[in-house]
Amino acid sequence: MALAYLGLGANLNNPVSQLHAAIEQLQQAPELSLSACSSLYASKPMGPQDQPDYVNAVVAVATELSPAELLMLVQGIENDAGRLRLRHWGERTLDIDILLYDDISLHTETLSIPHPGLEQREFVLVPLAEIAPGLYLPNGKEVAALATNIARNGLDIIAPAVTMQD
Ligand code: ROI
Repeated sequence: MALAYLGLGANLNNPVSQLHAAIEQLQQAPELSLSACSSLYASKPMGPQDQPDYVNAVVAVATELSPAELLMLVQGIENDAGRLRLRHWGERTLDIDILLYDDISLHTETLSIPHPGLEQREFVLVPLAEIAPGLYLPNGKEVAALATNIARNGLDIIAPAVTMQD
């Protein structure tokens, strides 16, 4: 069984409900077991500033799926959300990124793990450190230290973690 961390982000069409719906779909997926879920955070857009603030969260999932299979599953959830992407680094209804998958490093045309933006994004590091304070990246860096040292750029908890079902 692998443990993977997924980053969720949305800034269109009621982003909080987008994230709730995505987390619910992850909870329902028979191929996954949701093992942790961060608070929901409001974040300033990385990219063009003339777009709405984002809502971000990070979840942990245990799965037997390969990284490529997990990517297909999360892309299916993005598409179900009626995924809209209006421009490069612009507003979107729902993004689900595979941040980490066990301690593997993998780089293909369609998938890079760890997610290449991970260490530069406060809206990924802070929620990740919330649910996995003792975690180290494959390059040996400690997530909690990265999260403490990055500029928060207005990052703010807006809603508690979604209640976990057992
Ligand atoms: N900015 C924030 N704050 N949160 C995101 O999830 C996010 N996702 C993106 C880009 C456009 C890079 N900016 C973002 O894809």
